[in-house]
Amino acid sequence: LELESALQTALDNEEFCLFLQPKYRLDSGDLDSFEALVRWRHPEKGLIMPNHFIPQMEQGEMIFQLGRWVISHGLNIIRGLERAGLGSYKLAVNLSARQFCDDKLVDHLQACLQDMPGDRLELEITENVLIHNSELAASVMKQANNLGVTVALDDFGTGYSSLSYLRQLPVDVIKLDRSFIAPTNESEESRHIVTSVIDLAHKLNKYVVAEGIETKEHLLFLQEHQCDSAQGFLLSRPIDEDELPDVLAKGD
Ligand code: G
Ligand code: G
Ligand code: MN
Ligand code: NA
Repeated sequence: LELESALQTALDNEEFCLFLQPKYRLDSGDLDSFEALVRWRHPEKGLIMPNHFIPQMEQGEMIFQLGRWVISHGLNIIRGLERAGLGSYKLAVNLSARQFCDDKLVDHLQACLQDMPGDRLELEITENVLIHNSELAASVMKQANNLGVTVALDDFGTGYSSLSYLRQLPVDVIKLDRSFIAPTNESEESRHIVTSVIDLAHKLNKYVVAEGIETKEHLLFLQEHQCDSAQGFLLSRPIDEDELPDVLAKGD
């Protein structure tokens, strides 16, 4: 209960902030997109990670308010970078199954994207979004698509029914879970899974992002197998929004 009221205060006082993790295109090497990762900048305790407050917020209504804040604040950051001449980037936002069914979500997307092309925003959802309420989820996805907003299946391969979702839903991007990337050096099985998913995704006209790139070997392997984009600690850690302009100004 104490945490709950502290979290409501945090929302009202805008104590949340975003860390942005770059995604790089593997053909050109360009940074073209950032994933927004929320943190709570607690006035006394410092930076608190999402696994310490998202589950609590998921119990009630606060998670909806947080989700809408991440979208509007994240897009404001993207606008700020563009105005400062630091580049035009896409923003990817994580939405839980419940957040994706927020009945104010689509109106909020539309409002936030008044002065920006819809395809500057991507929604990262996990496979369990569809277990929750698959008809509603499919309808939200279509409405998002109509605004130009793209949808990525996060942690791809770790849930169940992944393949039927690919067939049924207007998903644009597959994010290959890092548990498949990590063992590619040692395990031929993992290499087969990764290359087959890339191949399948491309045959279905989908874009593939690999997450959890931690070694040069991972990067080379994915480049060699035509993965579209990559993200991971080797390339960049998530960057504090306050430090982002400086990091970009200094260049790669
Ligand atoms: O860096 P990291 O510890 O941020 O993230 C841990 C987990 O929290 C990841 O699974 C990530 O998807 C999730 N997460 C980070 N930011 C958000 C957010 O804004 N909304 C939701 N629903 N999950 C988030
Ligand atoms: O569930 P989701 O894929 O949204 O998770 C994002 C989480 O992954 C964040 O906690 C982020 O800090 C973490 N992350 C990003 N890159 C790497 C990486 O290369 N290795 C590991 N272990 N975690 C990563
Ligand atoms: Mn994600
Ligand atoms: Na993921």
